[in-house]
Amino acid sequence: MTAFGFEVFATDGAARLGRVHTAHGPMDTPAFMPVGTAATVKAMTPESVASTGAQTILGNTYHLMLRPGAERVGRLGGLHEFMNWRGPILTDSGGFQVMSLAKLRKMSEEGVAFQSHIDGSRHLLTPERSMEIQNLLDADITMAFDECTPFPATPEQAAESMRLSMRWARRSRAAFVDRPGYGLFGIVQGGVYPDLRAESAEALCGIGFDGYAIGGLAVGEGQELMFQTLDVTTPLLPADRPRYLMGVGKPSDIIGAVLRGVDMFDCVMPTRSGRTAQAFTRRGTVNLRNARHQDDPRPLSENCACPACRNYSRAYLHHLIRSEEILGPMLLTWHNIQFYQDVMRGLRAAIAEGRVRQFAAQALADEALGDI
Ligand code: PRF
Ligand code: ZN
Repeated sequence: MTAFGFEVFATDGAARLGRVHTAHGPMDTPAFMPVGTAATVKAMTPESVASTGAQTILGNTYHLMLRPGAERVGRLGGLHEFMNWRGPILTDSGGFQVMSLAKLRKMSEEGVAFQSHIDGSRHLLTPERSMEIQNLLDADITMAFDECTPFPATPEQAAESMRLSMRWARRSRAAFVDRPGYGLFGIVQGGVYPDLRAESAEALCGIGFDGYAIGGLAVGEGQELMFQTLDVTTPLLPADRPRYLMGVGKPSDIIGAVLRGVDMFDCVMPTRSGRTAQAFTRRGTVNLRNARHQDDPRPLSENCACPACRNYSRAYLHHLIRSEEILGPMLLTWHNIQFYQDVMRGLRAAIAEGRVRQFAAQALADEALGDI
């Protein structure tokens, strides 16, 4: 059994080329992890997700504890077996989803009491229960239980929220069952306040985690403040552990964060956009619902290896979307995940060759041209 670990092969400025080792195999970094909230990357089979080069997917404690239930997934052999995903799985710890989805939430030192958005049933999520659920799911990477501080927050609110997350991080570490190949990540909070981010990073490093996530960003602060916050946070995290920016983002967010030393990302953007006819390309986003595509025999993207681009025209994709055919969201999701994986592959190659800043500048220039 391989031990959980992280290797750095090359650096280019603050950007790192590396590999995370887990019980279910490796993840090359910088990595983008498609979101598989409810034990499925929506509109994709696991085989098609893997074919894009994605190595790790994300699952959600909140959704899976409510349906089908963590104990049931555990009895059925864990999430890998249940959904037939053979690579690594990272699970989010639940607090963030409780705050955005559940009804009648009540936060306390103990945890969060809430009612299910599905059937109104009552639940309590604590750091200890979150660790137990993620263990039942058999997550290769477990996330500490935290509170995502809303934006905007006063320094006092952000400090109080961050310190609660740090107490929960300590309880998460104590409750996590260490197994070879399995890792626990702490989550830095502190809003957009550099001194609070520093206090949070120091607290987490003192506890000791297998990786460090940066939470509480991409919550409305905007790209510039997010980058400023990364600039003061990533240098405080151990160089020999992976860094994960939670819930980010647009391709330009990811590229900017990689330049600032982030290794891992997840976001619903490629999958959710795919279901609403938005496709990502090097020339920015394209809405396939738009009538300008109805007679266009060209592929969505000339240099994409996905089936949507290899086998079909923009006119056909447009037709599927307008007809509300289920194949439309399937093909666009596939393309978007392929696009994100191609960006990550491009970043890894650029870091290896010491040209990541040129890669970033070119990506921004291409995007500014727009679709033609
Ligand atoms: N905490 C957790 N999950 C998250 C976030 C966070 O702060 C975010 C913030 N962008 C996304 N997902 N646990
Ligand atoms: Zn494609």
